[in-house]
Amino acid sequence: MLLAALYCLLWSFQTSAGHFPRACASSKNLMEKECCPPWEGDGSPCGQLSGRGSCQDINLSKAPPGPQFPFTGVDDRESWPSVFYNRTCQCFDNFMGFNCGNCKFGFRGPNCRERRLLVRRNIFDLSVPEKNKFLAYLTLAKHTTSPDYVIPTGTYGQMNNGSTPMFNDINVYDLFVWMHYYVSRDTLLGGSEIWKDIDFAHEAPGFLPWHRLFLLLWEQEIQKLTGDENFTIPYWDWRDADNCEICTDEYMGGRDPANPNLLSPASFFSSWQIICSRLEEYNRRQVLCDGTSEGPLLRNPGNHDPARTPRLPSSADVEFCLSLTQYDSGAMDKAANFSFRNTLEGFASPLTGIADASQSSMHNALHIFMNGTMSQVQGSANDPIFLLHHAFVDRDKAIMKIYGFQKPLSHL
Ligand SMILES: *[C@@H]1O[C@H](CO)[C@@H](O)[C@H](O)[C@H]1NC(C)=O
Ligand SMILES: *[C@@H]1O[C@H](CO)[C@@H](O)[C@H](O)[C@H]1NC(C)=O
Ligand SMILES: *[C@@H]1O[C@H](CO)[C@@H](O)[C@H](O)[C@H]1NC(C)=O
Ligand SMILES: *[C@@H]1O[C@H](CO)[C@@H](O)[C@H](O)[C@H]1NC(C)=O
Ligand SMILES: *[C@@H]1O[C@H](CO)[C@@H](O)[C@H](O)[C@H]1NC(C)=O
Ligand SMILES: *[C@@H]1O[C@H](CO)[C@@H](O)[C@H](O)[C@H]1NC(C)=O
Ligand SMILES: [Cu+2]
Repeated sequence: MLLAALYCLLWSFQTSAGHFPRACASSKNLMEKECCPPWEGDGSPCGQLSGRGSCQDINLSKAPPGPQFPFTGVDDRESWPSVFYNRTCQCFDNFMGFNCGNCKFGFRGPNCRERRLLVRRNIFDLSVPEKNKFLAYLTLAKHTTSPDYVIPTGTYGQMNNGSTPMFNDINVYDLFVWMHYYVSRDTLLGGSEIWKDIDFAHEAPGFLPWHRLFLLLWEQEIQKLTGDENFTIPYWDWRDADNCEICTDEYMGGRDPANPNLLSPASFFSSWQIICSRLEEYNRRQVLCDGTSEGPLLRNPGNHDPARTPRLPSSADVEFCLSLTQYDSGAMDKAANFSFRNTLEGFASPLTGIADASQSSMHNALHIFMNGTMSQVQGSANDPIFLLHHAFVDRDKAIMKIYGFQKPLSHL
């Protein structure tokens, strides 16, 4: 039905929120605000000698401040990434990445000229060896330190404006957990002050493009880690489900018979440790999540508040979302009515399109239903179900049918 084909996504972007290349984490880079590492292929910055790209000033258009964030100059994520870097690699042709070492999504080959079409599949259509390969990739990612990226453990101010860098190693899986935390975390205003009404990836038009880019980058990192250039994230088609069908030990983990909030000891993920789940503690201490282990994955599917989320989304709900012709509307936040984005995200009724703060439907319904790590925005990507869930939210027809997605989302 919904065709999950990943077309060549012809966006151009320097770097995405939350990516800190290891090669740019020195005080020299931070003081000079330059992140133009050499490409291994020829040793020149941005692969310049091979015509892959060049080091250039970032020119940002000044966005007017919205009512949700009545400040300027208090959050490192404003005018991203210019607080940290104002010169980065601008890649030519189909090259991409912090040193122009990758191909844009949808291309391969030494010059990134060959088109390629990768298809995301229903996890229940994978053969047992294919499914086990996916689980093995997750395990490998969780146990392999990212060679290319590090995470900052302090704000730019806490790093004394770059003169004392604070960065930690992180494994490939947790790098993405951290990115999802970082984009949605609160603003530390200094002292004991916190600004909570901020999120760069949810409750606004950026929800779908941000998560699409997240999944594409996740796939790319797994492809590099495993050498499996054809890897794609499988999805869970949760339409009309009445329980968590993937919550079995063969798939994403069954329930621990001794504790309904934990995963069964026989599952692949019961030994996983989560990170970035303690927002209130970070706020109290005015620190960032530094990737320290914070205990096991929590999940108790179906134990949620049924008044908030009476059921998982139905096929009719999905069809209703697809019938909405405005990508976003009005205030373009979680109060938006008749907004495709707000309804799909789950802040508006999938029966009427009217915003309803008392309900969590569609995308949000799955997070609430899992009743654990998945249910708090900042830590939700710790649970690998996050990937299968968002791969389904991202199924192309949902966006392409109406919006002819080739370029438009990059402008949101
Ligand atoms: C980039 O940052 C450096 C270091 O703060 C500064 O000297 C330079 O003027 C900035 N360049 C632009 C284009 O803003
Ligand atoms: C930014 O603007 C300068 C001056 O107009 C230009 O030379 C440079 O190529 C621009 N950089 C990018 C990444 O477009
Ligand atoms: C960092 O830069 C800001 C803005 O330029 C300045 O107000 C502050 O004093 C600087 N902090 C340090 C530790 O250099
Ligand atoms: C990926 O798929 C392409 C096209 O089907 C195939 O030619 C190639 O051998 C595959 N690569 C791997 C590593 O399996
Ligand atoms: C789990 O559901 C209960 C209500 O059944 C709720 O009180 C609790 O906050 C939920 N836990 C999480 C982590 O969402
Ligand atoms: C959405 O519709 C409801 C019900 O008609 C209305 O009360 C609310 O003000 C509308 N929201 C916006 C942002 O227009
Ligand atoms: Cu999210």
